[in-house]
Amino acid sequence: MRTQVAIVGAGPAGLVLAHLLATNGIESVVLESRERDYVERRIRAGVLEQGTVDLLHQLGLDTRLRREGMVHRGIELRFEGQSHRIPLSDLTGGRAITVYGQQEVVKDLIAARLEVGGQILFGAEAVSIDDITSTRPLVRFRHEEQIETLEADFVAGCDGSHGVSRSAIPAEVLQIFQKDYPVAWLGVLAAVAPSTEELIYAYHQRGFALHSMRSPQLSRLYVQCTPDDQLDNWSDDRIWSELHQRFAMDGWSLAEGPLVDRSITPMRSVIAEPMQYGRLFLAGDAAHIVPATGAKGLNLAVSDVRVLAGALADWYSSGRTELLERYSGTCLRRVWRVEHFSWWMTSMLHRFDGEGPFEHRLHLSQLRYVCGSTAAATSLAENYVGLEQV
Ligand code: FAS
Ligand code: PHB
Repeated sequence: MRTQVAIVGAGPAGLVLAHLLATNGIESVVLESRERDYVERRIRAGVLEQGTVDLLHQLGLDTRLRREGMVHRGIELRFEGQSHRIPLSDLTGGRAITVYGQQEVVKDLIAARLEVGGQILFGAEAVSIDDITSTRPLVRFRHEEQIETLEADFVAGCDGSHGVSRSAIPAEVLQIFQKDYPVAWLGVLAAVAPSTEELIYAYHQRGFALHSMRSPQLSRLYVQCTPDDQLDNWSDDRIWSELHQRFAMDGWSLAEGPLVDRSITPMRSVIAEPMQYGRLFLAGDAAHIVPATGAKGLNLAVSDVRVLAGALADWYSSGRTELLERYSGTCLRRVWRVEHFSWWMTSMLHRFDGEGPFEHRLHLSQLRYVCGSTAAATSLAENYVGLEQV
């Protein structure tokens, strides 16, 4: 097989890239190791930044998003039994977030791609990416028990945190920056109407909790646990008990419902520098991981491929290489800004082992300041809805 851009991975990064390239008349083939129904059922992110929503609109891929997505103009920080609203849109000239499950985005992007004859090969696991310093890089992949090859001008490594593309960059070239936070999130989907209009981030001495949602009938809830925690340690009763205690506020109650999905996700920051080598370009989780507290993972993936698509379009239309050469540096400015914001949100809202009364008072002081100062709240708001310029 042969194409102009070989894309490894059909997550948000790979799929948005395929659409962006197509709008520039650039051909691609997406190789996805899993089957279609698996990637379309995988529960992950839930919050789209303004920039992501705007891009999907520009690409004409937002029909269902506009119908089913929930636009939110504020979030709540809850601590000491009180809720404090951060008016995101008031503080950012009208920018907002949209709550719309990542699996819905993936469904929409796959359907739209296939509808126009876009090439997505499911069950095609890339096993190696070779000759990336040549002008004809090669992806070897396993498909229907056969090893096949896909030749291309460029390879986009969009295969997430467990893919093969990052390891195609020589170890002596690659620098990995990693921080493992001593916390994880137990995430559940509950078949019950959300007990809140807007997301609630709760700081509590028992630990962090987050009330999000996926639809008017489906709540998405997270409770801080330990990185080595197991789902078996968490009965439904224990999950609801912890959520009730951590969200407790006079005059407010949390509705319970059947838990239809549950998983534990460790909180960590990982950044690979550079995000490119030869004709291989990394994008999304293949290049960086952020703790989910800032609701950034998916959005950062989209901002990477926006830069990559622009650089590839420039190369194909004019042969100019400058934007391609600057790809990694351009993306890493936003990556580190988002890493810092996600670290800041995680540090402010979680209780860490070994913390005592002193640290508790520091947490409270910071939360009161963020909720009480327009300047501090604006800083949170502009990072949360997504910075236009970094
Ligand atoms: P993805 O991981 O989404 O996509 C990579 C794709 O590549 C996958 O479909 C995979 O099957 C495929 N692939 C892997 N290896 C391959 C190979 N060798 N060959 C071919 N294909 C291969 N972010 C948030 O903002 N909020 C959240 O609440 C949140 N929760 C998360 C929960 C979990 C369990 C995980 C793992 C991540 C979560 N994230 C969350 C982050 C997540 O949303 C990512 O940031 C987002 O999926 C990034 O998109 P991609 O870079 O496209 O990577
Ligand atoms: C989600 O809805 O899954 C979600 C929302 C906000 C976050 C993380 C996850 O910070």
